[in-house]
Amino acid sequence: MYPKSEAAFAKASAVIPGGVNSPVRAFKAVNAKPIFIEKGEGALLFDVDGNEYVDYIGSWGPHLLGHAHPAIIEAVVEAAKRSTSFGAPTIAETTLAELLVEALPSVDQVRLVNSGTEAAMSAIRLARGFTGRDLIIKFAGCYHGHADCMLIAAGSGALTHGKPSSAGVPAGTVADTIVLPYNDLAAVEEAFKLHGTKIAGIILEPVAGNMGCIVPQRGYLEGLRAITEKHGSMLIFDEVMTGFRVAWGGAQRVFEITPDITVLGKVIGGGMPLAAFGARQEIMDCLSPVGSVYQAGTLSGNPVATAAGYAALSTIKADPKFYDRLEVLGARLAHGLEEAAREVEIDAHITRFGSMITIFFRKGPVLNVDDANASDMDRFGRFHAEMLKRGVYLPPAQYEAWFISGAHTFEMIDATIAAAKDALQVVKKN
Ligand code: KE4
Repeated sequence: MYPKSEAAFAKASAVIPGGVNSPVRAFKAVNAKPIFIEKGEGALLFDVDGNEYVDYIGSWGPHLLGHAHPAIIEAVVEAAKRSTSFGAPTIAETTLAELLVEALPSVDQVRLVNSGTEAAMSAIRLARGFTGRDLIIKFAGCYHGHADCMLIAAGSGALTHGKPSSAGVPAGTVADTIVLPYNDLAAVEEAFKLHGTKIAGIILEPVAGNMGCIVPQRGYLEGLRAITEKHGSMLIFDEVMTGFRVAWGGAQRVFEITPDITVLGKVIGGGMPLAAFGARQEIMDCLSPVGSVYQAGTLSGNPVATAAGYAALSTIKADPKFYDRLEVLGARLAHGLEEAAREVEIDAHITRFGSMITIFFRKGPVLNVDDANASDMDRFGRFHAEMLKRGVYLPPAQYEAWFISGAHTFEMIDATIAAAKDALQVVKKN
């Protein structure tokens, strides 16, 4: 099935650790070898062995319009012809910033950077600089990139300081990060009772997508907003995944919550390295060169990436039915998967928020990372392999969300459901 991918993987592994430039791509979580991709077109991927797949990764979220969208490609080519970088301000950066500010009522200004990691890391420094406090609360199962202070495993007790989740991260670097369970307001209240005056902020995915798709329980986000307001702490919405995917204006518009700082990425770069963070004026005034919180980047606001992002967002904005279509496709797929699991009589729980979907091989509900951990990972790995054989390219890890794009069609969704029913029959047996 994949001889050229296997050869490519062996070659890559000689010069790149694990043969990949980001660990999750290695397919280790599904006990397989990665597929090497030749090209993408709309919702389709083609691997180096000529196999065709319906793509539910979309480059881990950026391709909300699908691969190689003409508007994005044209914008990238035209920008690149004028040079790929200047290290100087361009009008295109202002135009993109204006679009982001217009879409996000909680944001007066944005700073463009190169990755979600950089945006989240900078947002945390900004929260600490604005409040003059050190402690940051994050939630087990939420991922905010690989900055040292975010690479922390949940502490044994809800309030004990966690330990680094990666080698190379000194304990001191995570000493000011508290890890709490997602969807548990009581744990947050307890943390503020103990540390309230020292907490710079809470950072979270308003809809989680890195422990599989997990939706905030009713009142959870409102509770976080109230408690941070009461204690003068920042509420930081990491909308790298949800921003412009779940709605124009992100989860903060859907839930009508106003965070203090917003982190963006993926969709806003149209598949190029571009992310951002933003906040109201008084907070952004703390950022260098205006204020004393330092943050910088050689390729920040890169003209090619900026052109791609602006092309993507303006294409989405120009289609008033775009998100309605995503919602219909997402509901159709989730319902079809639930039906298939019921007919096959296999324990599976489907979670969905808009075009973000996850199948957990366990009974529901799945409300936090412990619930996700209790699902049958081995069965997920076998399901992934069976779907790949049937031309469906799913994220190679239980903790990832499937992404539907505007390029997916009803026929592709229905073919995916049919493939899933066959694959569930197979994985049920062994
Ligand atoms: P990047 O540094 O990978 O651009 O963004 C980090 C990040 C921050 N916040 C959220 C909510 C994110 O989902 C991410 C990155 N997401 C993963 C996939 N779940 C990226 C895939 C990878 O690591 O290769």
